[in-house]
Amino acid sequence: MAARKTTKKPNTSGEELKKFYREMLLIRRFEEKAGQLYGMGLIGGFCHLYIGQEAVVVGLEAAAKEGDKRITTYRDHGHMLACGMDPNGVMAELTGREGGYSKGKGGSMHMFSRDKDFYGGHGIVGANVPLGAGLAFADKYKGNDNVTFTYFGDGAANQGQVYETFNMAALWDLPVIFVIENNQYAMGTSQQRSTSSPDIYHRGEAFGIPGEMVDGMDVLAVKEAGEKAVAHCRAGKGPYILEVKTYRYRGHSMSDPAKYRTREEVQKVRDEKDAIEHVRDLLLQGKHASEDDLKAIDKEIKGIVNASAEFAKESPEPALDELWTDIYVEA
Ligand SMILES: Cc1ncc(C[n+]2csc(CCOP(=O)(O)OP(=O)(O)O)c2C)c(N)n1
Ligand SMILES: [Mg+2]
Repeated sequence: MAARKTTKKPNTSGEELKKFYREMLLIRRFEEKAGQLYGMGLIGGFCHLYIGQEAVVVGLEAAAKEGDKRITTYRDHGHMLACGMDPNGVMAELTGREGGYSKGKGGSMHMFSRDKDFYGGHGIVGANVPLGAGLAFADKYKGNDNVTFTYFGDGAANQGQVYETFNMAALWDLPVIFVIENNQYAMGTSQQRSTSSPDIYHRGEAFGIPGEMVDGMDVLAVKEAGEKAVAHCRAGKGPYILEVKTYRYRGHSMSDPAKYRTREEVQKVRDEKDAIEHVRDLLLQGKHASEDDLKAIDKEIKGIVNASAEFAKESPEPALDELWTDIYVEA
């Protein structure tokens, strides 16, 4: 099957739009709060915010079912919240506290939830891609119809191990969706400076893997493309590539000098393409919600995020004894 671009808008309902609005707003407000806590010195180490990219995970989670798996990079807080992990546990992990998902010992890039089938959180660029194929292999071996969403960036898409993985995933018809979150930058390097061809979605053609490009600032388009990819994988037809065009508003990490692009470039995307504003407009224009309804949702989300920050500040630091736990599997 040849790679192609998607432009068509899918159908939706007021309820679904409100759900998307709520879920994307939760990620944005959570990340803004994480940025503040970092500035206050309450979060240490690396911290990569997802602000601007919210529609990618929210749209794809809408196409997932119980049992499906997800694995991603270090820019992972949005993925955790979108699959239903508890904001308190995520924020407390960011502040290195006992109440965090890794008991305060993992931090931003190393959280996992077997309960929600979230398999990290990986700091080495490209390294989560073969792991994602491995998760899909396990499901195929067990004979169920689960799929694995394997997320990585435009920069990671230039890594050799991605193509070794494409080969094996295609050879064994693994139910894996390779989601390339193309936010147009890899640290301070723009895609134009690093990548020979601007379109990444057709890079699976040599392996017979179909690919599609999606507008990642349009949550409805992402969901529709996700449903198609999921149907392909569940039907046993093997892997699928989705290149989701998106944009990060903040720096690569909290320590980014931001010299590689102009403020105007960022502002233009915020003004013209913002995914949350888009859904807000659809809700208001379609009379699915009033300004007051949206204010109530904003307030509810602010409450959840503030509560997570309080929890993260109040939860104690891990005890010294914890240095010796979770090193080997305790049978
Ligand atoms: C193997 C490896 N090389 C380099 C790095 C340093 N590094 C961290 S993130 C990054 C850029 C990745 O960009 P992209 O894949 O586009 O993801 P994004 O950060 O845009 O989400 C680099 C080079 C790393 N973590 N691992
Ligand atoms: Mg990138």
